[in-house]
Amino acid sequence: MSQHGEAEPDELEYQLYVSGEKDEKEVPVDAAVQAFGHYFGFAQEDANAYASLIVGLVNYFETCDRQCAFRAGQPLYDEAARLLVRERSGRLLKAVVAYCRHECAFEPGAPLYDEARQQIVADTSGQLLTEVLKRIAQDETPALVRLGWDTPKALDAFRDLYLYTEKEIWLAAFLSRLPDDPVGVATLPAMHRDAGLPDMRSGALPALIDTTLARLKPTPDGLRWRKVLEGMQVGHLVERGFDAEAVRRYRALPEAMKSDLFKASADWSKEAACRSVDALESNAVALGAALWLEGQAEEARTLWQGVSVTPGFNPLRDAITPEVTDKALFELYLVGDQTAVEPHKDACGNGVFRGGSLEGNGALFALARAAPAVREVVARRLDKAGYVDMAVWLRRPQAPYIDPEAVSFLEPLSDLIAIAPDMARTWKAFAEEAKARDEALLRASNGPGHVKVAGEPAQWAENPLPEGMSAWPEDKEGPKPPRNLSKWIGSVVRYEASGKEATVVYESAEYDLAGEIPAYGLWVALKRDGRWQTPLYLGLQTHFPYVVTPGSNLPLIDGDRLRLEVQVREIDLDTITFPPVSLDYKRKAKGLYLDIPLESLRADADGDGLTDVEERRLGLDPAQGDSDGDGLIDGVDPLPLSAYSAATDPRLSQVARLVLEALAGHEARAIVIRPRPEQPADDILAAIAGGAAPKGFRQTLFVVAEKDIFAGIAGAPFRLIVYSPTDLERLGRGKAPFYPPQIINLFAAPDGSAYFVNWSAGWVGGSLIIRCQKEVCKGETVGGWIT
Ligand SMILES: [Ca+2]
Ligand SMILES: [Ca+2]
Ligand SMILES: [Ca+2]
Repeated sequence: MSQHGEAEPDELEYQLYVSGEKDEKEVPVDAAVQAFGHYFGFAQEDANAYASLIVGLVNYFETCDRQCAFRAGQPLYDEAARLLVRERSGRLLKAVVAYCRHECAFEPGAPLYDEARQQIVADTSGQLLTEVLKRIAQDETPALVRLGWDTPKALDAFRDLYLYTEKEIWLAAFLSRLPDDPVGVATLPAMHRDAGLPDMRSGALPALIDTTLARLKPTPDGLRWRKVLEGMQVGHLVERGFDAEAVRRYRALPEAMKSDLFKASADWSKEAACRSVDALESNAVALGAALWLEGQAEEARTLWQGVSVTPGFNPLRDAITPEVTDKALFELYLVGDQTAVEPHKDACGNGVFRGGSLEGNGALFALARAAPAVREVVARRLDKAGYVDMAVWLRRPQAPYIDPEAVSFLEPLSDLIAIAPDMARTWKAFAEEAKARDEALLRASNGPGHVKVAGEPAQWAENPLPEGMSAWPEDKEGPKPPRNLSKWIGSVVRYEASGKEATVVYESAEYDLAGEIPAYGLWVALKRDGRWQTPLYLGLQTHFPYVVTPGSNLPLIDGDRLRLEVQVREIDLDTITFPPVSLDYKRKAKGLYLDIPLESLRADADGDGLTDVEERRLGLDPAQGDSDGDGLIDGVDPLPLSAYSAATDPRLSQVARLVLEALAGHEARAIVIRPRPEQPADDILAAIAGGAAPKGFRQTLFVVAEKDIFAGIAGAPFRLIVYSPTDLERLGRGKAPFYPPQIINLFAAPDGSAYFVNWSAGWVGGSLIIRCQKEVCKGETVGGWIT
């Protein structure tokens, strides 16, 4: 059977498969091939050749995995090309591409491609092109567009492919053929209706639409097209925040077109109209907001009149003409509209999504997906009422930015873009502007930076084991440590003892919160004269890139040097899929050891009680005793990155404590993985699947927060490191996983009487409302989630 889904009796693969079995018994091969040939009327010789080609393809593509080399010169490929010249019904072609899919080597000049093209051009029904493209459409290969480019039924095939894949390249291919093809004229509104608006992120598709618009003729059909295409462009502009340009284009349209630019065409069925109503109405709402911001209130209202009205609190309506008191906004925006308990249904019977997301049920969170103009109108109302945090949050870009680089995906259409190079340039400039604007806004909202020293992870010499010494075997256990080690010591990965001396290398989450990746920090503890010394941090995380072997032929300690046998097992985070089903290593090697002077681990240049290695990892200043300048040196400062200030609003400090309580209460569950060093290093998928974090004493907590709310906290029974998102970038931890709990949002009421907090710690998170009466604040959990 073909690999792409539905089997059809007319497919070679299907017939071959059913011929091989009769009454649940296997049919002898000769008889099966004969039945197969008979079904299609093939000569015996041809039937044999086609059948063995198909079997060959099945076997080859089942086993070649990532090393397929299906191209001219490879025997199977050459055989396929040879047979295709004999079997020109298109059946064999479909069978071949169903197997080669990503590996068809479909470039002009390649035998398979050239023969496919001939068969496709000869096919008057146009079905063959669609069938072939569907079987290999997944890659958006430019060659595929070229394959259909000047065939008679290209327009139909491109339309079908767009409806089938909803990928913009096929819409672009379709548009590029459209103005020259009268049959296609009736098609775009239906495509628009059935597949909705494409994403248009690259700016290349808008350029193509402009090109198409310029070539449209003022026929009745041409005008229908124009309305749809103009609507797509204006909608796209306003959704991406190019309000002035959207307004300019809209106002330049003929009146007749303006009034129903965002309405379903009259000839659409009710179902089809209902499917599109959301997207069209959100375009109308957004353009109205853009007009309103430009002072065109009248025109804005005209647009809004056509939009369905939902009952209950509507932030945009209230922003235009306030309907509730300023004080009521806190509850409505953050907690939700308690009066609207019944789910609302629109005229189409669709449940109206009233709000909410993981972050909360309030109107604010539902606005995250609104166009920038809508968010701006609402942000102005919030600013005026004193809700500054919420206004800032709303103005932050919520959608991923346009990627100007993605223009290359339209490479096969470059001929067409070349018809209007100015348009292509204009849209690329739009995309670049959007990207720069979004990045600046994101940077601005990432909070102040406290980390001043880029945390280069410590690096030591990586050497091959001495000549003649063999690497520690994969499945061999190492010496077992005694049961009761010091409370400081976490999950032991290597133990070596003689007499009163012992050395243990262990993993700990103290500074390395690795989430579900088994990548905890590596530490070493030494017992000398029967006493454990303070453990030393290596500044390394397991699997980034080293894994410590459980034993070694190389002694662990040589004088004052640590000589740690390791394997390189660097996890490629990009290849991990969750729940963990597979991963790849970036680099693998064994028979290595790290040569680390213990002196370098003990070094404390500024004498503040924290080693240089620790300070670099934490983002503290190894050359300055008091990193945050509040008078307490780093080694004893409970918040070494948050300068203490006695002038802090005491209510804010209570908020900080309540938030920490919520975070710390869940932190144990956030760190869910126990690395299992007793297993072969390769068997880490199982380790990712579950277990507890390494045991051992922990005294450092981390939290990420945009805002400094911890300045009033003078003492804590642990060390608390508060990073802003800006700090996380400065830390330079690279790709090694580090997932501290986060305060995602913190919104304050203008008078400081109430706070709304979203937090997340690994796979759990929640929302908290804190209300203060006079000086006393109390927290209430209003939502939680576990993924
Ligand atoms: Ca220090
Ligand atoms: Ca320091
Ligand atoms: Ca300090």
